Amino acid sequence: MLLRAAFLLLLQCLASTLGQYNMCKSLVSTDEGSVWEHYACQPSPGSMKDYMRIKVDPPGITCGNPPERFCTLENPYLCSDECDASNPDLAHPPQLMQDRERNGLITYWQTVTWGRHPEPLLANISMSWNKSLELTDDIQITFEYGRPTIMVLDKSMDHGRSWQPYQFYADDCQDAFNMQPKQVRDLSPANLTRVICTEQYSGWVGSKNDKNVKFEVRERFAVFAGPRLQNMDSLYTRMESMKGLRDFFTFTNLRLRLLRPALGGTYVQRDNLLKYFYAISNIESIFAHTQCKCNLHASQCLLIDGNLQCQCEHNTTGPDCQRCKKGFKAKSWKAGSYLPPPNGTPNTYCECYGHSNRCSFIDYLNIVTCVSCKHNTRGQNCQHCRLGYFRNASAELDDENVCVECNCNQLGSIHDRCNGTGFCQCKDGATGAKCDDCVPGYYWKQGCYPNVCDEEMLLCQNGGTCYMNQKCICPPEFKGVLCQQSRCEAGKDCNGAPSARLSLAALLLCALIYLLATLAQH
Ligand SMILES: *[C@@H]1O[C@H](CO)[C@@H](O)[C@H](O)[C@H]1NC(C)=O
Ligand SMILES: *[C@@H]1O[C@H](CO)[C@@H](O)[C@H](O)[C@H]1NC(C)=O
Ligand SMILES: *[C@@H]1O[C@H](CO)[C@@H](O)[C@H](O)[C@H]1NC(C)=O
Ligand SMILES: *[C@@H]1O[C@H](CO)[C@@H](O)[C@H](O)[C@H]1NC(C)=O
Ligand SMILES: *[C@@H]1O[C@H](CO)[C@@H](O)[C@H](O)[C@H]1NC(C)=O
Ligand SMILES: *[C@@H]1O[C@H](CO)[C@@H](O)[C@H](O)[C@H]1NC(C)=O
Ligand SMILES: [Ca+2]
Repeated sequence: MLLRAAFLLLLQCLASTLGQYNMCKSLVSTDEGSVWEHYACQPSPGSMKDYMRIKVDPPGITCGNPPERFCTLENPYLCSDECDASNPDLAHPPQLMQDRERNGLITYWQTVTWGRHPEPLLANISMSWNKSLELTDDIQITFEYGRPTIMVLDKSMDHGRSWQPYQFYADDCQDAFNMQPKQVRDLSPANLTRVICTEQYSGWVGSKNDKNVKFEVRERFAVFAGPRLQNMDSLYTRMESMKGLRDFFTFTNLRLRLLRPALGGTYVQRDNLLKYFYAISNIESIFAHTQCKCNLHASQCLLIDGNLQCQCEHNTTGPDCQRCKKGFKAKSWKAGSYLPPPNGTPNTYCECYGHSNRCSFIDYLNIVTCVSCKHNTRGQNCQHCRLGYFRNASAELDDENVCVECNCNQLGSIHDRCNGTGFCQCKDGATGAKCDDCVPGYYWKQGCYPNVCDEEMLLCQNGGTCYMNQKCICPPEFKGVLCQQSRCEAGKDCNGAPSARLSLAALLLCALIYLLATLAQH
């Protein structure tokens, strides 16, 4: 009794932790009146077997047509049990795998016995929901009269078009699948989504308590959330950032491939094949926890015309809320996010504005950040432009061309960065948005330099002409920066080199003229 109460408490507690995201919005009052604040939302988990469509292959595998006797591994010589499809009390049809048992009466689907040994006794059980679902708890399959010694659980994410193994089960993994036996507790955060072969659920123990085969979801969650799943935020954060993690728990179909029944020993007893068969009484997630995949955009998932459908919010639509509603396509569609806790956001918290499709969780900063921002963007959300680029203010942040190259003139600018409107920082004398022009009084020659001569203050003298503000072209008998100096000054040899003294005087004169000119200009 106490155990049952504790069990129910655990169930409730679990429901509240796992069903944390079941609100889509709340009315909050602000200065501008009441507004809706939107959150991530998720329908409450439900029973996975209620809407399951089940199909068994091959068609004749269910026992009772024609009626057949069988015995059990516990009572191998008391073969008085009967399976008869035409008698409701003795029939074992597939729907008994998903019924609600009452009054402690166990009901089960059962196959024909292994009369055709050594041909293998094979059966497939396909389960479909016509809806993407997410596991939030262990799948448990209950076998009566012993668990299979070889079995595979497969899943499909595309309504049965393609399949992949989910977990292998065997009493000898090496022998059956050529795989090393593993347990979920051997998995680390890095290889949590590895498909393993386990020997945990295939042995014959002969005890009634070992009827169950599990696909362990809680134990996988625990790798991130801690042993009692107390740290769900950590798990949710990983769900956002770790590639393939959410997909691992997502499916539209499941399939059990039963490859060899319980043997009750090492060998098949060929003289008593009536004790070998499969019998399944229940397929369920342990605490009835499976949820519709609605991409965190719905708080309800309802059965409509026989199909589960998310009741999409946040202006999304589609069976899994995987599209924007007509007329709401201005922003690209995104799944809702578990982050930030406790309510999440209707769209991805780590918005990368379409410049990256990968986020990563940085443990020591406790943040999620975009990885490898493209289109010359950078920042936690790819919301900034890389150095050397500036934000085009008239483009949306998710525009591929939102960051425009600064294009600063290398010779005219101090560095290749620019301000928010694309203006570069110019060296002395340079100007223009890209620093590819000179201010008045400067000329361009691989950068800006002060004019040597011009038509106003720095006139070339003695008939000299100013060449592109760079130098005076002097008549033969004159020299100097402004042609101010006669080559025949001071009675010296006009054709020879000027004396050092005179040369110095000329230089001083030039400097003086230049100084005066510069002063006059300012
Ligand atoms: C079970 O499904 C697998 C995969 O589609 C198929 O190869 C196999 O033949 C099926 N087995 C039976 C008994 O239908
Ligand atoms: C599956 O569900 C969709 C709606 O979500 C419906 O249109 C379709 O007919 C369903 N398919 C089957 C086989 O029920
Ligand atoms: C997962 O990784 C752990 C540690 O890195 C390793 O010990 C373990 O064998 C791996 N499991 C599988 C199934 O590869
Ligand atoms: C959905 O659209 C309506 C109408 O434009 C708007 O008021 C509301 O905020 C939108 N919801 C979200 C979550 O964007
Ligand atoms: C800025 O974006 C607008 C709108 O996309 C575009 O028309 C314009 O050409 C862009 N400007 C630059 C400098 O790229
Ligand atoms: C960039 O620099 C130019 C020129 O100095 C200035 O006019 C403009 O306002 C600046 N823009 C920003 C965003 O700082
Ligand atoms: Ca049952």
